[in-house]
Amino acid sequence: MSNSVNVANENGVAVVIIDNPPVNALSFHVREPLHAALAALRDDATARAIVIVCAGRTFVAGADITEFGKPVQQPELRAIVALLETIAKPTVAAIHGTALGGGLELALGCHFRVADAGAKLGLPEVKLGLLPGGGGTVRLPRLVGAAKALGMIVSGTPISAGEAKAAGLVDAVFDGDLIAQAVRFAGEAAAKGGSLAPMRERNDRVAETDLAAFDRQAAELARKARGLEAPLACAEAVRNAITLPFDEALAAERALFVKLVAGDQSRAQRHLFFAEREAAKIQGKDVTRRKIARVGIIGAGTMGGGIAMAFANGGFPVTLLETGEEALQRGFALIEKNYAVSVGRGSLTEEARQQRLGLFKGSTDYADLADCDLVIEAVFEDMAVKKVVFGKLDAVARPGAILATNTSYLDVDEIAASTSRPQDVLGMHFFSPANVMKLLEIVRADRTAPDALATVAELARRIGKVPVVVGVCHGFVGNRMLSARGAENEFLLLEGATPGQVDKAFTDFGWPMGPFQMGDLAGLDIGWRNRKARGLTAVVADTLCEQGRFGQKTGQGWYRYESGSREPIADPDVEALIRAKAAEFGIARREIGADELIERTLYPLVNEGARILEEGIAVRASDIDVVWANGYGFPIGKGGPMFWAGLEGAAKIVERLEHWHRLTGRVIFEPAPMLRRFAETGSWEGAGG
Ligand code: 3H9
Repeated sequence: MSNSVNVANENGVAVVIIDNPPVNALSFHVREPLHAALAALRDDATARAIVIVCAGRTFVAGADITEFGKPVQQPELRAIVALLETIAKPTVAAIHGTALGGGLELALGCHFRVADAGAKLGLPEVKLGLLPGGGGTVRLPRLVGAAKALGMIVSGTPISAGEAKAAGLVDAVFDGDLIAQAVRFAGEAAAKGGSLAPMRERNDRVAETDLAAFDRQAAELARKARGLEAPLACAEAVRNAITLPFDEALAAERALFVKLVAGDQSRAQRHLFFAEREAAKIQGKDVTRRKIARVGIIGAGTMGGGIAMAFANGGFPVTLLETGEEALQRGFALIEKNYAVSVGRGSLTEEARQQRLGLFKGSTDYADLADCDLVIEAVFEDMAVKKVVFGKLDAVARPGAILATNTSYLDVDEIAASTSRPQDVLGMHFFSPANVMKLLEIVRADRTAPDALATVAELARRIGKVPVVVGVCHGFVGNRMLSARGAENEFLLLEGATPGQVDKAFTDFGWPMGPFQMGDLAGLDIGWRNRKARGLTAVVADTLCEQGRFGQKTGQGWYRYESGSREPIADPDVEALIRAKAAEFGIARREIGADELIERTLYPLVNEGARILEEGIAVRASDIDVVWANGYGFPIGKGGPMFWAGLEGAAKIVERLEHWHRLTGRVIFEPAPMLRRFAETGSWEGAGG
């Protein structure tokens, strides 16, 4: 047949094998021979049933995302599924690995689906700013019911084979030789005979939908969509599947897909999909990775405990080190509490909890780190303290062990230089809570060995993190840009804005929360301590801290909080303080519009990103986007700050930065040469070191 699609005959059952590494995406060169093979088999009397399987590590993981935005080449997936539905003999999709997006839609065109016990099935298109465009929104509800389908399609989260069986999505789950069992299953179905109803005739599940309950569920999901179009389109399409005739619902799904795929949000989310994978690729692909079997964590505070959990969740044995028994027990108590919450919530089984807790070993003796292959220091953010820790570590760690610091700001070169083995030292900057947040900034110090870097990047993906390699500078990529984003905050308040207005401009933009809400959540004392250490001041924020207003944890910060609530309430005392400070400095307050709020916060964010690129602290503009989308809540529908700069118009950004620079003289507004170049060429290419 072709390299991508082959057909074998097993005892009168045709086995169609899709072979398109790495993930069997439905590229044009698969669709064409697949359509031809199915058309031939439909009329082939020697085949009494058809099984569709995939070679390699997974069933079809979806449409080929690289083809989006290009002219569509026929046959489309929809045509293949439509063809499948005209076949009168049993058709069976045999699923291993993942059946995702177009892959699951292909399977939905079959009469039956059987799955390997370890398989996962889902429609993750929403994560690419899309909805399933191959009939998934219309066919899935017919198998699993509208409520379940809506949940799966709007979340994009795949379900296990077991859950799929319980929901009616798959007909059988097999252990062992999937193809042999699928062939037997198909043969038996053929032997049974009788008519096989295609999905378009299976209306029972949708007919029983409680439409009012469905609409309530959809409204709740829409509330959480935060400006993203795709989740709303997904809900609309599933509703169509219930309320419209089959073909009309399919046509409506198609129209929604065509609109989304051409839109900026999907472009942005597809950019992030590839950017994340690109960021994980680091130079020195060919270097041999070091073996990491046991991980040591120094410091069992919130950060150290979270990092330890991240590794235990990934199946790694962890040695947790503290200065004393009491601190160690406190650390373990926190870890146990976190796991108990997960069990209570139903996101972790009791068995998995036991298993993970069994991976921990506690110690107060550095000598116990001698068998660790990677040790991560997560102690107090102070250079002198870190150097003492690395000195002790250097004395006990085995040769070749990777020694990492979780510092958020400090100079990793200086830390590395305090050891006898700087080639083994790097930064692993986790984000809090470290067991939840996906981003990991891997800090490459001057003398970090390429194999140490490559090992950690690969390891990061194994524990479900999104790694980005960054260079050494104060705050690395994320926190350095965060400082630039917040540099105008106090000025904006003094000149006339309120914390609520600034935060609203941010949430309207699509951020989960604004900078003042975020400050209250993180604790205002952290920034205060940092400022004091660096001899800096912030007139309003410092005064709040002097008043003991540290944010949510003290019930007061930029906002007030009712006891036990996280809902920010505007506080007249804070507004009075701002007015008083403005008067003290002789600043006349005025109305500040949302546009200005964005210009003075997000344009400097982009500008600092350009400088970071220029200095080679980040290697690619898209790495910066990955940092901001995964670590700081930059709206994914805008693709990260550097992608958004293109959407917003770099020339406009430069022009407005110049304006603010002229007016204030402040350096954060001085357009970076790299940004000017981007404005001229439309490309960030040629950046970095
Ligand atoms: C869709 O189906 C739309 C339809 O409803 C309608 C159509 C009309 N296309 O992630 P990995 C590449 S939308 C092209 O590192 P893993 C990926 O870039 C699609 N390329 O592996 C990488 O390339 P490289 C719905 C793809 O084992 C390589 O494969 N489906 C695609 O960690 C390995 O990927 C999805 O959204 C693709 N669809 O994870 C699923 N998928 O090596 C998207 C992957 O050059 N895919 N690549 O960097 C995934 O979630 C993961 O790749 C998967 C494997 C879980 C499958």
